[in-house]
Amino acid sequence: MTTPPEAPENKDLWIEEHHRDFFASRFRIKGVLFTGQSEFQKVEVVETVGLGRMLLNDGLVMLSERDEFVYHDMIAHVPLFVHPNPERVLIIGGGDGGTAREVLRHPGVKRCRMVEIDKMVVDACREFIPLTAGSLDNPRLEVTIADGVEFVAETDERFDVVLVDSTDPIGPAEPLFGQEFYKDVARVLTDQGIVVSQCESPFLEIEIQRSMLRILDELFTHTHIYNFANIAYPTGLWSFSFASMGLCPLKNFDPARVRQSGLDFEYYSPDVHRAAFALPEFMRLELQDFLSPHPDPSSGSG
Ligand code: AG3
Repeated sequence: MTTPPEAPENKDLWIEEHHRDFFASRFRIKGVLFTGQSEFQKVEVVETVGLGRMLLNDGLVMLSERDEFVYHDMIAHVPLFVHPNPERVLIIGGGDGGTAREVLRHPGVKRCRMVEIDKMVVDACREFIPLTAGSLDNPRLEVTIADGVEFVAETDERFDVVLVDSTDPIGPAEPLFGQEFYKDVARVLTDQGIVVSQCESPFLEIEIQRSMLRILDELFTHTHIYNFANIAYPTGLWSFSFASMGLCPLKNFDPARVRQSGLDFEYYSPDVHRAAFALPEFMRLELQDFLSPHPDPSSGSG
């Protein structure tokens, strides 16, 4: 269904994302550009009043054009500037193309594979959100429409960095928060490989964060969580988990590499990189059983 964004009957139209039974975010919209029901979820693109176009899966905000740079900077550049030589990157999910766009800005990345379960997300973003989907035709990117869980269970390929760009752990994304999936991710990673995953809001879902870090801590030597602030996701404070066999996101981070890359960013910077790992006390206390210690700042290289 397509509704003209400026239709007069839409003058006071709002959409709401509900979280559990006590919290909602509300966005004023001009109209609906796309709505479809795929095999997996309801996919919608709306034109908002203040945040540009917005993608929603099953009523959950996946991105807005106004602030997608935050999430996509932080999922991609944090691990790509920790790994010494990331050449092969795997994105699980990420059908809007924003994560691939940022990964492919690193000239050292020779090949990026994206495995997205829902073709409707890719097609809707290609048509309505070129800001992120523009990356999908990059010759260094291979897009596969398939179940990411099955892909990592079956592939013989190996990756330096795996990015799990998923929705919340309900419906098709639920296994992406489970132990079986991360056993396979550990198997497909190269020796110093890093996996970064969308890890929910500490204010609303600290239990999911705990469960995720417990799983990662059993499989990896380095387990961390880092935060960013955005507009579009419930509460605005959101996290990524970081796990690796051998690489510490602070000790193995050299800010000079960011400067030498010549890349510029709207959110990410060496200071933001380091600060993102500083956890509010409630997170540290709740999650500390499964977190690796940070290096002593006085002895670190960064
Ligand atoms: N992935 C979705 C992050 C989780 C949002 N959750 C929510 N709104 N309840 C982002 C996709 C961007 N590539």
